[in-house]
Amino acid sequence: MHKPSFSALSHLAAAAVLAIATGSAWADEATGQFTGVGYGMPESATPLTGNNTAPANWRVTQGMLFNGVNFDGNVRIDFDFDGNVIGGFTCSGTLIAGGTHVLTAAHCASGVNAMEIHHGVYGGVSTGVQSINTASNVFVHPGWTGALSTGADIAIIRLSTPITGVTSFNLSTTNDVGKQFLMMGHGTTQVGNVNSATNWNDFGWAHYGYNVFDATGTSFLNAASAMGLPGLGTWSSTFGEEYIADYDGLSNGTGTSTDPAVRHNTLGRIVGLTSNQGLGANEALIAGGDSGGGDFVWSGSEWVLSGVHSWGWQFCGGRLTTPNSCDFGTANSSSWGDISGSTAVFSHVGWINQVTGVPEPGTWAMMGLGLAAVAGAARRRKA
Ligand SMILES: [Ca+2]
Ligand SMILES: [Ca+2]
Ligand SMILES: [Ca+2]
Repeated sequence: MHKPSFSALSHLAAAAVLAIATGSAWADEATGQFTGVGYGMPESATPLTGNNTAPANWRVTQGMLFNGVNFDGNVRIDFDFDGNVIGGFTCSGTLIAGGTHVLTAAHCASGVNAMEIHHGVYGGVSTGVQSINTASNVFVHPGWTGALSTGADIAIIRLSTPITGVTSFNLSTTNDVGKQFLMMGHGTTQVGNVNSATNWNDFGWAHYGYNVFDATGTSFLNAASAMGLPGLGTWSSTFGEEYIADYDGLSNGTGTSTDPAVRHNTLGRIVGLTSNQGLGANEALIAGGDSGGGDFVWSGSEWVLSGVHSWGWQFCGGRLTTPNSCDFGTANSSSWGDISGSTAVFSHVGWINQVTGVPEPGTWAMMGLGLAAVAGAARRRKA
């Protein structure tokens, strides 16, 4: 079903301050300004996490708990594609249950030959840092070809040393469309109604925010296609689903097409999709450097890892423009009206469990029988 061309979507991996990516240029068609790692736009164009007030208000600070849970397991991934010098690029990732593996995006791990995992990062100080042997401990989804939106933008990193003493996260096994989620990442930042590029001015801190999964990649593309919206590209869900979310604006109470809650409700302006107008001051969108980071859904007793940040898209340009464009500003790739895509974890639970060595339920049952048999044998021997 879906897969916008590379010219439309933008990786959310981000180059750190000094690195310059080279290669064939591509960028968001509306502005030409979103950076894709290794694909050639200057880092000065890199956007960041968009929130509704100053990024400092959205820091994940040391000791901060969300429903009683710490997010030290929201890791920063520093990496590079050439040579062995760390620090050219930054992504995010999540420590998954067991504490021995991190889940991230394929475009944060494929072709990477130098990598460090930082956990518990506060004010630029990491609680723990470890280097990864990328030749043997990086597992990119076998369907990944470099194309965004085939549902394969996901990768697993096996840690050199298990991370203990912090919360690690179970995987969501359900389709979570319609649910509110908590997003985490170490990427760039900006305020959503400021028409300036996201930046690294608050680097050293992770940031958080909230949104709602409005649609799957399939339902989004089907609805946009039915409206005849141009430039949607070719998509495919061959390897799994994605979750799409929009960055809703704060209402000014007028209820008109100039009301941000209406105007920037991008997915609500697509016929057939949810008209959800967002979470008010808590609403946010991912940005460059947040790639690979997690979207978490509260199950009632725990935060489960539901999505892995993949891309951002200034979708409005040339599509939803009447009477007003849904994009607050084209200089800010994480502004009100922009949209994001995350790889849906439920599509990949089997593959993740296979790579990390978590047995399937049937295997558990067999192991249980085996253990019982061994125990029985031991008892007999003893007797
Ligand atoms: Ca939204
Ligand atoms: Ca919306
Ligand atoms: Ca924008």
